[in-house]
Amino acid sequence: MTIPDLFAWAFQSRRDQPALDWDRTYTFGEIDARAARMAHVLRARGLQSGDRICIYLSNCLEFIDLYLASTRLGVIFVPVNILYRDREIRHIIGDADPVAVVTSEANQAHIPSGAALWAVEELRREAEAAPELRDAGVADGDFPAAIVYTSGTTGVSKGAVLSHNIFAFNAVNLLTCWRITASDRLLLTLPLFHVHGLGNGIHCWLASGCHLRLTERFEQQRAAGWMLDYGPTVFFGVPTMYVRLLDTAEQAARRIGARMRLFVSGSAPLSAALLEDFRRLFGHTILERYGMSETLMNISNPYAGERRPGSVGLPLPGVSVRNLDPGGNPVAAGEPGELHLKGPNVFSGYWRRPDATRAAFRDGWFRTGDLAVRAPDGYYTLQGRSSDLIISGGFNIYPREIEEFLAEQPGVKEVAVAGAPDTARGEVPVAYIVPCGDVRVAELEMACRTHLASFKAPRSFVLVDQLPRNAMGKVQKHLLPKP
Ligand code: MCA
Repeated sequence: MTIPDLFAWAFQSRRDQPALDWDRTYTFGEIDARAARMAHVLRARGLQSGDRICIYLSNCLEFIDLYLASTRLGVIFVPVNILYRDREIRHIIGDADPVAVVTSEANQAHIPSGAALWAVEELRREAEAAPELRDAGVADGDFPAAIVYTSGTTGVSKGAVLSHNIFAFNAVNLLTCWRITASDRLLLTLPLFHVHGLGNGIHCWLASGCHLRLTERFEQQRAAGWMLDYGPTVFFGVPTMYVRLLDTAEQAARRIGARMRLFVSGSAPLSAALLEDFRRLFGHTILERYGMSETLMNISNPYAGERRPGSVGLPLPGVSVRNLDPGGNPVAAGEPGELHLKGPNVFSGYWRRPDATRAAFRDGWFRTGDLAVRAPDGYYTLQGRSSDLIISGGFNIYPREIEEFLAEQPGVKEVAVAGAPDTARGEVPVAYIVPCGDVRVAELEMACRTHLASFKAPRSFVLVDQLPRNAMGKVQKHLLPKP
């Protein structure tokens, strides 16, 4: 099924119903018409089915217009994290080879020269005056809808190619398993450039025909106020957001909890302590689930039944899960193994990277790189990762990328980056530097903040005489001193 077909019900039978609160309330009919006019603009600017378009925007109405228009035209949507800076953006543009990069005038300076830039303000003006394009029609559900870049273990990110079917399957699964219907009210503060906000948020909204309130981003000072004012029944968040919400006054938390039906958490591990603190304050047990950009949602605690602290729950319908030891043999219940996944939710591969794609699969199963234990009753608990990925505030960070960047800086002889625990963000990156000559930490920090996404900038820099290495020369990160 294509994404436009999945959304057709909401756009056809709920035309006059309120759909979205942004600067004002928009009906489904208005959202549909905006998308049709944006589709005309993109077509008039020459975009064809199979072309890529990069979107470097924070959450806004045009983000939605562009996504819907692209999926209707068969244009492949490539969202770029708005916190990315020159290196990260240059890599994605070079790899995805888009016809254009859409950004706001305020953010144009971050786009490396040479890329074709389309200002979102101009697209908005053109779309206001454009006729509606209605006969676009994308080929079929196997066609790519989006390429989502995931931080790569090789130091550069790879584009996971996600088809229309994958998004549709994921949305249908979540609607059923989490009981999302047209009478829900969804508060979405997650960024739309990741699959959590886009694949779960936008798709559950338009597949169910429920009501959405979208904000530009999550803001700790305002989040509880939004909830009190809007009265959401569903909230999707990362653990950092739930940590921030613990500051809510007791009475307000109770009022929010009374109207809420479901809090979902994902993108990073939710601790049992946070689950319990949140339950005490809001009167809700957060539903934790597990997903990846390459697969969307895989495993989820049940809507009814036990939401087990520390566990991500049971495989979603259609998703096959196996747990293997390093030799490729299935492990017994209670034993840790690497999670492998198969199902209609699994991507076909990385954009133009046959080698990386081959390495990501084993006998047709996707290797997640995550270690897990399966309880005798089928609940999965994630144990850690076989790679040294750091997750900070729900954003993935591969230390190798920061290490490569820092190694290029003057005064740095050797460098290792590791995650340090952080109460609010889960983990934060810390850099260990073996200096040569005169190294200035303030300058290193400034270089990271200028050229990398803010969440990748190490929170501290530790100068060391040498890095602990094993006989093979590999850095033993667990032996690094605590920052
Ligand atoms: C964070 N920052 C942002 C944003 N988010 N800036 C602009 N727009 C944003 N959306 C920057 C800030 O500039 C700041 O940088 C730093 O991040 C922390 O911001 P702060 O205000 O202190 O926020 P916080 O209270 O720490 O909360 C951060 C956050 C953010 C709002 C929870 O981390 C976030 O939105 N996380 C969601 C990530 C996500 O959607 N992941 C899904 C990946 P500075 O330090 O310079 O001040 S998809 C996925 O993982 C899979 C598939 C899955 O299963 O879902």
